[in-house]
Amino acid sequence: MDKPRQSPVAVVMGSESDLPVMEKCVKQLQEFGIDPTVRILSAHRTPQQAHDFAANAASNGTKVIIAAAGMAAHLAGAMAAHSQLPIIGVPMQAGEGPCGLDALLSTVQMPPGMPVGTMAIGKAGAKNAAIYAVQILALSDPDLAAKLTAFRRAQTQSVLEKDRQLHE
Ligand code: RP5
Repeated sequence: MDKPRQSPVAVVMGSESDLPVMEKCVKQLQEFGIDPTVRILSAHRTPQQAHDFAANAASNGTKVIIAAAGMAAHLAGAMAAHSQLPIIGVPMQAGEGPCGLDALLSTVQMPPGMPVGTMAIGKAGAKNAAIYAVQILALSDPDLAAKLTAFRRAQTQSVLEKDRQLHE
């Protein structure tokens, strides 16, 4: 029997403590009709499992990996090291540290040749990671492209409506 294929989008995070923020990402993907594979995997605490996940992701049907971590945030980079799939990094604000700047720099400052597409810190980055993944998939999925167009249109209408209400 064929093994079940994973969702085209995987959302991995370094700790359960990242989940409240990364739920924004999962919810945004679901609004586009994508039910992502969600895993807690750590570059430091579960290095073997993180490696195995990244190394097998493409053959399991994953097309984009979103990786979120805080502090010395090496999860997205570790995914990139073991997979040729596009990796989207989301820096988390964690602990008593410098407001997520530690994770931002750890995620974005990849060496030449090993890119991680890095989003903003926290909830904004979590939401944008989902949209960015959808944009990648929409290149070869006209239905998803149409959903993106509708999403953009609704977003524009929402802002215009708030502007209109200001002047009532
Ligand atoms: C990182 O360390 C995780 O991604 C999390 O953001 C941070 C703190 O983890 P916990 O101590 O809350 O598990 O690896």
